[in-house]
Amino acid sequence: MFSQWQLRAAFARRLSDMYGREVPAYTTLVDVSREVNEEVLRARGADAERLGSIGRVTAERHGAIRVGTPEELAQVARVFGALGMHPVGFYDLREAAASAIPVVSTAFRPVDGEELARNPFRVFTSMLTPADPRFFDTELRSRLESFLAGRELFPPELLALADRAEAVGELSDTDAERFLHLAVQAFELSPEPVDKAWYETLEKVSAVAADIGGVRSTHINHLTPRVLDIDALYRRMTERGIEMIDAIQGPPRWRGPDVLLRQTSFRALAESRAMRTPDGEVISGALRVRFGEVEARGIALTRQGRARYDALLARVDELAARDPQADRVDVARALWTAELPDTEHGLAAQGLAHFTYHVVPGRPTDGSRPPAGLDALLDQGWVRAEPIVYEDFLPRSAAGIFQSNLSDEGSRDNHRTGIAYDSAWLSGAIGREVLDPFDLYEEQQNRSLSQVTRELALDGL
Ligand code: OOG
Ligand code: NI
Repeated sequence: MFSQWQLRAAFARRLSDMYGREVPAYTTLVDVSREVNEEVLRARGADAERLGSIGRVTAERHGAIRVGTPEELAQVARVFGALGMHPVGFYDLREAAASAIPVVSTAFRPVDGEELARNPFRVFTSMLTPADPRFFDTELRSRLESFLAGRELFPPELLALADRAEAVGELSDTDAERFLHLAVQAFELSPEPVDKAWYETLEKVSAVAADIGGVRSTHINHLTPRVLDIDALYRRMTERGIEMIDAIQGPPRWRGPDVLLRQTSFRALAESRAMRTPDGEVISGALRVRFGEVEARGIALTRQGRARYDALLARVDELAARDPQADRVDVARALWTAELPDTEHGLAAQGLAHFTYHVVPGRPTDGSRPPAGLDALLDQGWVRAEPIVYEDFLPRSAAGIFQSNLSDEGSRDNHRTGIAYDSAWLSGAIGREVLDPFDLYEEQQNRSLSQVTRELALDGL
């Protein structure tokens, strides 16, 4: 039998093997990440594993896929539901960058601590927004919607197996094999010729729109290993002659703890794709869509910590605009150093980051009672704090990563008003609650505090 987490781990592994065959540069990225991780582990010892065991970090991947309609997204949710992955977070990419990115997104991932420790595989999943008049006029919208309505991304057999796995919590070996085969196949690049004129029509709006709505299937867009030193990785990939995007997205490297998420990617490579011309001829063409990304994960911030991060980002934008000669990274680092506590303890004390709290074994046995308050418990060694890893994504960084396959800005008519989408809309569209990541971290932290309260027989914390 295959339990849900075993299905998830097997799916992640097979998807990674498949993507390595399709995009060999991804394999280079995985190799260099492993090299860097081994070096960091040698240099920093146990400290390198503060945000996850080396076993977890080495196996850790996230993928990205893009679909066209709420119905397709609902089907994706069933496939990932089978793997114990739930929709978490709502990301609106439509305004997050100068380029036109007509999508809204969520991420499917395991939510409880034990499941994350077994295998934290997650997939950033974007849905096209044909109804947004800033990108698509009425005529293009209706052509696009009827094109999307006429395609099938996931065969009924796959969906039936997925529903069974989710309902029962496991699949027999034979069913698991069939499910994994069909699931990986659904994300392979299709050899079916691309309708050249249609693809190019959508490309004028956005390369992302063409990648989603210009073909009759979906595919994995990138897979992302986790690395312990993303600056070292960036340098090493560049030395190997691989063209990286301009910058590492997310927080700057600084002297304080790693927080949230830092990401970078190599530019999408030309892949040969069959194309059908308007007169019916099949020619060989090339499209630049798929790329490789890498990420370093840090501590999850609280709502308050995140508001601070967003405000700092805005300040960096402002300062960089005022002084175009300045290096953005230096500006960011200086600001962070001035504005944020640079220790885990400081982040915890100001309520900026999430931790789980644990009673330290072997505490005083002379009968003395524990002091009141979390600070004193920490100071006097009764309790220790372990950082909670950030398991989610960042909209602004995601928009930066989308740029890996955009060579021009596409078109967005900012004189029109867009339509509103939010987390509640997405929940309704897929018939499953889109979870709030902040709530999840807070619950995890609160559970650990209740445990401490019980173990030390305190009145409360
Ligand atoms: C998704 C880009 C966002 C991330 O890690 O932030 C993303 C895409 O290109 O489809 O994957
Ligand atoms: Ni990604």
